[in-house]
Amino acid sequence: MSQPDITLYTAQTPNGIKISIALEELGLPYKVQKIDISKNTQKEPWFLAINPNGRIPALTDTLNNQPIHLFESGSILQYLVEQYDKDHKISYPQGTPEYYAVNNWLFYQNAGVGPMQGQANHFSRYAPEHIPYGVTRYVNETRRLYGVLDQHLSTSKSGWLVGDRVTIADISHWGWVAAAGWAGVDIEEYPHLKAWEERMAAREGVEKGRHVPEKHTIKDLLKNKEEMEKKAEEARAWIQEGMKKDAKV
Ligand SMILES: N[C@@H](CCC(=O)N[C@@H](CS)C(=O)NCC(=O)O)C(=O)O
Repeated sequence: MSQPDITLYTAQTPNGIKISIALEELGLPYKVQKIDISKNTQKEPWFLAINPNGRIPALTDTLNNQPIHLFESGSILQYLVEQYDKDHKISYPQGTPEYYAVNNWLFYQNAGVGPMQGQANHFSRYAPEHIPYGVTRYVNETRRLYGVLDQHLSTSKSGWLVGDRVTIADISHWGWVAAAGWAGVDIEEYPHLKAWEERMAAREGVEKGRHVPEKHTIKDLLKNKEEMEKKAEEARAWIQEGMKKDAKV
């Protein structure tokens, strides 16, 4: 196992905290570089050299004496466990049924929950006009995906998504489920998922990792309607600005 030389480029978002939570669960040393996505730092040339997609999270490391650049949270999580989780604290050995089951749920989050809930957030909070079809489509699709998770967790003996331990599949979902209310999804509809979210939140690694690069405030924010409106308005302004820039490319 090579010595970690990890820098995490991140912001306080559900995708960003996946990586800091995994790093904390693994007990790995890492440097943090905060990326101010409201200022479009993620679109600057130096950052695009690390992640051509111009989004956080990204991670750099030294692998076999060569610099390596990782982007896409799922790819970063797989890299971390393959390189540094030799004891399988948050993963399973390659080739086992559990290894493939983790992949199932990891891809489910990255291709399903993340994108759908992201669009639910967009249409519910950031769109310049209220488009009922967009809101309904993405909120309901997120609710459907939450229902699948809830049903699956109802059959889990350990309370985790795969086997007897917390894995990168759980870690990948947590920040999104903790922020369900921001997308207009009521977690109370999903008792098994709600209990899982609380079980995750009680872990030391989750508690440490969620406050990177700054305090994780979404759970408090969701209790304050006025603050939520204020936050949404601020975000709406820079998101719309960023979209205008992207459309010109
Ligand atoms: N599929 C990507 C999604 C990354 C993503 O959407 N990141 C957001 C923050 S959660 C971002 O960087 N947004 C800034 C932008 O779109 O310019 C992943 O899982 O890493």
